[in-house]
Amino acid sequence: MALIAKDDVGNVHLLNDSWKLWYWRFSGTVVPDVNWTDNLHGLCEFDSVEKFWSIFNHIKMPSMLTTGCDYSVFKSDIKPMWEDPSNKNGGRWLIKDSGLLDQYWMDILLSMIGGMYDPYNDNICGIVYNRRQYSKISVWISSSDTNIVNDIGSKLKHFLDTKEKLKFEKHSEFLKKKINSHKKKILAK
Ligand code: MGP
Repeated sequence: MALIAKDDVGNVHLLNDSWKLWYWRFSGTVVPDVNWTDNLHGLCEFDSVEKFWSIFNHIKMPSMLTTGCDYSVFKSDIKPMWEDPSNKNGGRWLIKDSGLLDQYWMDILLSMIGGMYDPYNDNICGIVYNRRQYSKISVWISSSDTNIVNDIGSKLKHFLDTKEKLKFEKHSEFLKKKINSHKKKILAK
């Protein structure tokens, strides 16, 4: 997939946005609802094709992370968490593991930083890879508007060249479900 750079400054090919790589480190003492943010670490930022490759040629592919850890790449002014103003009214397109997640991770990253979601590039917030027993990728967007959600979803399917059904989940609905299941667990005690 080709990268479209906004500008060429000398030998540097600038991207439309600056992006930040984050790492969520699993440690045995994590209590998800209590200290999730303590384990979230911003690693480095990039705003050019050259910086992108200097980072991604040297880090582990996400499937090589320890189970329980995450990678995220978000626009530099957006934190990879539901609470961020750019995320809180949006949601995520979820892609389940079918043995191709490392390839999907790179393909989606390139499509995001290359600005291939026209006219909705501004609605792209970032991408998360959760390394789990059943790993998953999610593409976070800032809107739940049906046209925007569906347009980004069909572009994603096209870039990944997949016939698999992808699922969209609003962050607000996901959080509601989480709270309800928590309440049910408490009532069952
Ligand atoms: P997870 O790491 O995103 O997914 O969320 P996992 O482990 O696959 O589990 P599932 O819930 O998707 O089935 C795990 C837990 O981490 C959540 O239940 C929250 O307690 C916490 N957490 C995750 N995220 C993305 C956030 C966030 O954005 N903000 C806060 N405060 N907690 C979060």
